[in-house]
Amino acid sequence: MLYFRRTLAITAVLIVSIEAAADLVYESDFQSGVTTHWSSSDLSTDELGKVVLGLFKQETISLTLPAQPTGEYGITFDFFNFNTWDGAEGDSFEFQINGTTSIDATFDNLASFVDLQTYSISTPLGGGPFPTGTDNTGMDLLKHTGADASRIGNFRYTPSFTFTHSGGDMTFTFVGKIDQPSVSFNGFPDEVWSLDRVSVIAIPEPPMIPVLSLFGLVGAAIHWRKNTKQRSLTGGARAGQVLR
Ligand SMILES: [Ca+2]
Ligand SMILES: [Ca+2]
Repeated sequence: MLYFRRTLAITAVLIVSIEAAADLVYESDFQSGVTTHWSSSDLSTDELGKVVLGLFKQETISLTLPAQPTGEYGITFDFFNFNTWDGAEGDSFEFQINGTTSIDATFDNLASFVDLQTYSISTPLGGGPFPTGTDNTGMDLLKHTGADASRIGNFRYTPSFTFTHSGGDMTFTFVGKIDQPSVSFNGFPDEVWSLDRVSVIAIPEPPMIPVLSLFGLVGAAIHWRKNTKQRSLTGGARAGQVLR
């Protein structure tokens, strides 16, 4: 049993070590004002000093990370939409990884108009329809006010994906597809969006060590069961007695 516990402990340490070894490839919260690798340098600052990339309307922007090696990667980011996105009108956001679409769904901000959205965490390519703001990770976190001094509502979403990269430049594309780009509401652009906290990591190779450890665990279990059985067969143990 001691051998089994030790193997479990070693396996836990190895798995934690491997997770900790995931390489950070790119990270930015734009607070420093740096927009290297982005196709746009448009930044905005809210009333509390929070800096985000955007605000964008009907625009396509991209992040290109040059010469990335072949392997498994992960990306997560914050997507904010503001004011009056209308899911029923088809106001949508698209996200591509190396040209492959990972998100393409409608989003909605105004529950009062009963406009439903097709985005949810489990249906990034559209499903539902779902209630306004489904699977958002924060409401009105960015503080903007319109020209008429009213507070501009916004939702934050924080999608994340893993993907295989075949080597070379790695490109992420973000597309706002709204139908009222020239409209104002509350003295603020009616349907705009922004990005924040973008993070790309390289995931270590499918690890041999945990696989080997798994074999080790199985071996440990067999070893423990054998020992237990042997001790039982030799009459060393009685009901209620703890084998050590
Ligand atoms: Ca609208
Ligand atoms: Ca609209």
